[in-house]
Amino acid sequence: MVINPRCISILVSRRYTPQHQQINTSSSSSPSHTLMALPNQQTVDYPSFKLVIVGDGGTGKTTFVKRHLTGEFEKKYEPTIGVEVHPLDFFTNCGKIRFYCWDTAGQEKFGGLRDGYYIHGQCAIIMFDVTARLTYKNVPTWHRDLCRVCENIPIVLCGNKVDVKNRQVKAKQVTFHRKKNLQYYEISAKSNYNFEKPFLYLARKLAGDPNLHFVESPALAPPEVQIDLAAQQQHEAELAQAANQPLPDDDDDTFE
Ligand SMILES: Nc1nc2c(ncn2[C@@H]2O[C@H](COP(=O)(O)OP(=O)(O)O)[C@@H](O)[C@H]2O)c(=O)[nH]1
Ligand SMILES: [Mg+2]
Repeated sequence: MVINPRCISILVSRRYTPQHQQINTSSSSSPSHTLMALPNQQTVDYPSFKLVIVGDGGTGKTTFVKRHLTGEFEKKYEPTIGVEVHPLDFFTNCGKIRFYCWDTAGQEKFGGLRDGYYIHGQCAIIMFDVTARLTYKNVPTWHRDLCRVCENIPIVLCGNKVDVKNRQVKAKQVTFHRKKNLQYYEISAKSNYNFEKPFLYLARKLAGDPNLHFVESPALAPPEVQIDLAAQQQHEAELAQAANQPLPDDDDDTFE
């Protein structure tokens, strides 16, 4: 395997001081919710990043993050913030990378999330459910809330549940990412379809290396449903085709 020395240096230079140490030295009054990893979470000597996952309740955020088995095994619940933090490790040609994936305990069902959820977020996933229109309609609100606290972080928009035949949001109707310069992936948490794509995109952005790649697959929970690959390839083709079309001429982010 050829290792690109540049990308190693990027990942190493972005290595983060364990957050509990940073808190101790910078401000002892910092509330614990500003920690990237929770106080009771093991920190590691390879690059790690706080990843916030947002989107309406029921879109599959928790299902998605639990597919990664070691992350699920090592997750930590923090009752004062009401989050579960899953440490998800991936193996790249530049070494290991860890995403501390923050997942709510369901607070999003009652409105927006507190700033403490977003603070120190270094990358994000916004999820909607392709079988529920309203969840796509609400994407701009999640994006706005996120960007208010986390300026200029890499963000992936994920349309989940593409295994469901009768989807309500068609691939070509998804245009929000183009307006805001986000990456979009169609995923199916239950079938593991495209599970690694969002993480690979974020890892490349965080390392500043578009050629970074995964050299090993993480252990995932076995698929619970099968996806119709031929139908999905058709959806992906429509998505690619839609990317060449002009954006719909609406001046807001509504979706009918
Ligand atoms: N068909 C299908 N159902 C899913 C998928 N992902 C999640 N679900 C279901 O959607 C519901 C909500 O999932 P959950 O992970 O709790 O959503 P959250 O509220 O965003 O964390 C559950 O019944 C899941 O089984 C998927 O990829 N396909
Ligand atoms: Mg959840």
